[in-house]
Amino acid sequence: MGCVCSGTMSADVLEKTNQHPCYSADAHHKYARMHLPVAPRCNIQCNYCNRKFDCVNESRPGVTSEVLTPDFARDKFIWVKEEIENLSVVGIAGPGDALADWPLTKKTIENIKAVNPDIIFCLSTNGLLLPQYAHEIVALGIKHVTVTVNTLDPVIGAKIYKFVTYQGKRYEGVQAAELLLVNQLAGIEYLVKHGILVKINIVMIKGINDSHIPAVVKKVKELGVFVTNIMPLIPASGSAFEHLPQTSMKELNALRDVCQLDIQQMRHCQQCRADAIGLLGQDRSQEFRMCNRITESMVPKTETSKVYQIAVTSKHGKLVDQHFGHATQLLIYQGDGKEFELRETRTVNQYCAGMTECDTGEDCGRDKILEALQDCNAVLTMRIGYHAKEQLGKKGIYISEYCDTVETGLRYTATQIEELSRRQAL
Ligand code: CLF
Ligand code: SF4
Repeated sequence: MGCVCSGTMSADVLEKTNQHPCYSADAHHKYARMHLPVAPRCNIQCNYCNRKFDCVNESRPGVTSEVLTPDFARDKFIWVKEEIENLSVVGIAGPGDALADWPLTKKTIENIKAVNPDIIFCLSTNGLLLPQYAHEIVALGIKHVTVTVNTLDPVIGAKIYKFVTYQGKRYEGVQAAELLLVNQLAGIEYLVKHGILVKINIVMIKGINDSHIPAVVKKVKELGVFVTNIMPLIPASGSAFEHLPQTSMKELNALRDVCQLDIQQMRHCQQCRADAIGLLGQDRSQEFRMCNRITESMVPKTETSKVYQIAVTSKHGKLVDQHFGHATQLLIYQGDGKEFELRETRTVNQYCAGMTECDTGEDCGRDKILEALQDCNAVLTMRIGYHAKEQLGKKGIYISEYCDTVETGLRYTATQIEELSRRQAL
């Protein structure tokens, strides 16, 4: 896939596409993209996905070192744009699904458009909510959307998706896969008809969907998609597919060659993190974590005599490196926003039964840990499940998901609380 030919594309979309490092192979050495991790939730569970691991050295979809509010996302964009001149694309690729948290995704795009109307926006989604939000995507002026479509066969889909949650109801098996597929196809058709360049990502899972992928490619070609991107399965630790074999590049390229006869193939995908920044393949996300961006004006003012009491989950007390559900103790820090002191260690029962069971909303004993947090303003943790987050939110406890030292994490959390209070007061 070289420089993109015009076809029926408008001059504006053609220009944008030629500067999009994923849509144009020629652009990927010249232009950088940044992902803003503002959408933590997901409405389906793919058996290859595990968003509960977070490591600065791990690079794959679903991994991020921080989850940002739309306002922090704008601040981060301004910072990165100052430093990376050839930044052409802002993408929202989770760490969950961009549409499962649509109000956050939309607000982020609006915030950035207000400071830079020319940047190219890009979304990545499983497609479940496309029928609901495709018209808003079009209205926002987004021209590049990626939908992951792994199969057209609900029987195969039942092996790939553990469940789908839609309009408050949970579906499993063939019914779940069928519902997802119907919404994906309807959404793709709508987007294409409205001038959006749709890219289809397909995860090649040996023995599950590999022989069926050419049929998927033919179908999406019929719908008018722009390019397909067949990606190898990454058997993520803690996912249901962790023991499946890794697809080799030889097998992957052979399949791409077959599919190339139907539609152009993306061959330079890097299976990026949800907070990736920079040229594809040269990730600079660790340089641009918002915790490194605390400026004097952002540091809480001590004259307010505000005292922050923050519970931290940490394996050895130095790094924020533990999932909330895995903690057996909480480190309780107190401080004024600049300096913090460890006041207490509270023992709690670990409630998380397993890596794929955290987001279920079922009663799994987390109530006890929530009780231990009654007197805290915030929790500073590497990652936390959606339902625990929701319960803490109801108690007015702020959640800071973060991956670095406890010291910088505490200051970062105080800054975020301060910023939140400031905005709420407006
Ligand atoms: Fe991001 Fe995806 Fe947009 Fe690119 S990534 S939302 S289309 S700006 Fe690109 Fe990364 Fe591959 Fe995605 S290399 S994982 S295809
Ligand atoms: Fe993970 Fe994305 Fe699948 Fe959601 S759609 S479970 S975030 S891979």
